[in-house]
Amino acid sequence: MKVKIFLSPIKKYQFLFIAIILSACAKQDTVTDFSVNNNWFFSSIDDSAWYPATVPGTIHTDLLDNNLIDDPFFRLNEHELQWIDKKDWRYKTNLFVNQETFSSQNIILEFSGLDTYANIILNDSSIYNSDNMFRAINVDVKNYIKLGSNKLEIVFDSPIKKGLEKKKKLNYNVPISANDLAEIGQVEGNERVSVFSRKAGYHFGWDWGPRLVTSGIWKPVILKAWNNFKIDDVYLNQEIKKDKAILKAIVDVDFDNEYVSEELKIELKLSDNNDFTKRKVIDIDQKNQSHTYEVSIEINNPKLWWPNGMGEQNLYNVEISVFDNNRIDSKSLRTGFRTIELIREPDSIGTSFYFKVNGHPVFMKGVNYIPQDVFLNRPSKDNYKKILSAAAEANMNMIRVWGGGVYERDIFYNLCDEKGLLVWQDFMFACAMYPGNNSFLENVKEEAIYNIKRLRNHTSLALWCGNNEVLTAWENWGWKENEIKNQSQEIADTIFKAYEDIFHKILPEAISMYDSKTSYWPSSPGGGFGKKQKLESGNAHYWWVWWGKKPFSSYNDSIPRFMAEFGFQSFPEFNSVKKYTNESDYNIYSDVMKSHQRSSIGNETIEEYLVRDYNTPKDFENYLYVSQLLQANGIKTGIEAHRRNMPRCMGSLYWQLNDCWPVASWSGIDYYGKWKALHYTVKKSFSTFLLSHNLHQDTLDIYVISDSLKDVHATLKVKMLDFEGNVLKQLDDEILVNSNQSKIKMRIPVANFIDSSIIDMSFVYLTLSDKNQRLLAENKIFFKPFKDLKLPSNEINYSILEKTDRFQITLKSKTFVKNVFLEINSLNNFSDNYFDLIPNKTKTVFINKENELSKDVLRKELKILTLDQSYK
Ligand code: BMA
Repeated sequence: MKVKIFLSPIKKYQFLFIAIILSACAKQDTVTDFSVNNNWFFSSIDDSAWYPATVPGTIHTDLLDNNLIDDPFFRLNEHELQWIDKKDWRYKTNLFVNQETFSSQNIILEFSGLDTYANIILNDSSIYNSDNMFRAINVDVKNYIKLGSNKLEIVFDSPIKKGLEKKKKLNYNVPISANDLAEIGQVEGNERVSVFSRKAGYHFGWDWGPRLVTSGIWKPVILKAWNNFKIDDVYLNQEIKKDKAILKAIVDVDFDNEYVSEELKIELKLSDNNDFTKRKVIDIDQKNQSHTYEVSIEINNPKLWWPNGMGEQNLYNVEISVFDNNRIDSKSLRTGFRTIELIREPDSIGTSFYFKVNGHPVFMKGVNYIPQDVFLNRPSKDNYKKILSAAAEANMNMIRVWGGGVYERDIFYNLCDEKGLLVWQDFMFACAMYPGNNSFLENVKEEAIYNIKRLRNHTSLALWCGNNEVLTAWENWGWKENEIKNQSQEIADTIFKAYEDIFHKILPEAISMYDSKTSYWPSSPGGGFGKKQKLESGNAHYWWVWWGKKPFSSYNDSIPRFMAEFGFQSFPEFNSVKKYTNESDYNIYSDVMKSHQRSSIGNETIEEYLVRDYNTPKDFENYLYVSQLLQANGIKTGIEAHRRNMPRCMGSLYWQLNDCWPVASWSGIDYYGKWKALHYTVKKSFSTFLLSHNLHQDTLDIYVISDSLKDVHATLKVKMLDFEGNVLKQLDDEILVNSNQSKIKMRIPVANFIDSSIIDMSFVYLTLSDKNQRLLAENKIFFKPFKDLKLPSNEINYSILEKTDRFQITLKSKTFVKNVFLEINSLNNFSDNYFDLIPNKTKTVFINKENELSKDVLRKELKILTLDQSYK
């Protein structure tokens, strides 16, 4: 019989590679992996027609690829597609198994991610029922698999039907926030059912997301055949003492029942990309019941790993091999030597909340991250690279993986390791209470253990956080009182007991068991275990700006110990809006624009804040543009307030980095990857050195803030300029910028310095330069709202220069120009944008030559918007 094996092209290549290695070292691999991602078909359970499917994928993207539905993101299409999540779907493929694989001692099917209620059927036998999209499933199929062709089928039950069933079974109500858009979902009785399934919360809708509840095989499927032994898991543990580091690998090994060997060994190899290599080999004693073995290596003067902006992200290669005379199994990892501690110590204010990295307190500059698409299979490696490079380029050193999305793919954390972005990792719970029955809790426990083990070796992992806004919803949003009133005290106690079981027992116990070196924080925001947020201890989410309509200046008065969320919305730029609308929709209150605005108070709130600071824009395109300036200025105010107030406050993570579909939202980068004004602004506000100010009645305090670990000698210049470029006043000072500090470096009496008769035509221009005249920081102070500035009509001259690896646009104006927006449809970002032009000072902007952009196209597409031209 001719036996076919199901091999992806990569596997064939790997086989060849393995063959070459084998002939060289004559050791045979004990484990062989085969991709099972090809030749899948899908069908509705009540239909006989089968269509080609993509794995990994989702039902929505498969329907779209087969032209069975229209683009869910275009105009109002989302609303027409709500039938999809009410149906059961099935996927099938044929799995060919050759003689060698078939006769392996162990055969396993590994499903890395099934979304969500999946009955796995192999050759007509149901072999597993899975109900958690956040866990991988390994099914032993030795007794089910056949030589040759095998029928593999997965039936996905509707998550809505399942949710409704579970909700009915529970004899009390669980509060769930309005982010679950059951109404748009056209669910029977508008019931919110998201919390009953261990599935990404944002699939059910959010105040920046569509309601598209997916099903499908969202991560790869692998057939694993192994003989004799295999590495099950490796846990890397490190200890750093002064100029030494010890790397300990704790290795779990699986043995086949038949296999016994005296020759079995483990090798740990540590190397860098230069010429450093160190090895350690130990014998394996198979009698050790736990089958867990420890190997360690000590190295002198390790090159430490640093967060972005503080030094290099040195990563070492780690290779672990288990082998006997003839066979081998290996795993490759990377690790960086560093210490990360969350410091919570009583102090004169309350209790601190800051991170120490390699012994230094570090101000965390960063952002909240949501999944990059509602369809999780869509983001490519390149998308991951782009979004995390954008975070690093904006001088961030921390990224919070928010609890209403997913535990991200491995590539996300690998890139964070490489780019020095510390990861604040939420467990996937957000803005809702959860059921507390045993099967739910058991499922949560397995999910936690799986993800802790998967992520714990990442150098960038800084914190495990139990949930997003669950405690605050219960304590501060009136949920507890509602449940006592509408149900009973007893039911309220039951609901809160589930909270305590999950966030005060199951999760911290799993962490202390599997990753005791990483800190755990039960809820964001929070004051500690079960304690509400306070400005004096713990961490905060500040939403009085936006939800509370307080002015941006209120950021200055509400300084927490660590800000984990604050934000303000804007619209995507016109080029992006054009992609999901028709011309008839070009009005923020059109049905289509309103449907791509999910905050209950969205457009009205943008409008209310906009008229506080800006004149009404003259048209739709300018409205979108000014909304971005508004957002950027708001968040700038917040970040500066937090950084000025270090060390009281030691972190500023704004809401939110990115979008998962085209929408008006709090993001700084839109769905199509276009940087909004916010992202460019944040890049400046998060730079190592920052100039900021505080205006009191009669004094103007100039702050110099440094995140550098070194003191720096610098020149601080404070100039009062009018819009024609005349210097009205100037103060210069040679200063010492102290390391890792925020300090007032100049106190200027307002009466002497500022001429109040012309404050609508002038501004203060701050610069900080080092000894070599290199600009370290700059900022501007205006003394009137932007709408009251008498901005001259602009006279911008510009030229475009082509260099080998980039284009340069150089701009200049005789008069002051506010917020120059260079708009090029085919380009996502520039080195800077939405900037002001200082009179007679050239500004050069760089464009990387990544895409096929020619100078001609650039010249043709380039459009310039400025604030003075945006008004009616
Ligand atoms: C925060 C987040 C999200 C929400 C955002 C804007 O609190 O945790 O729940 O999208 O506010 O409302």
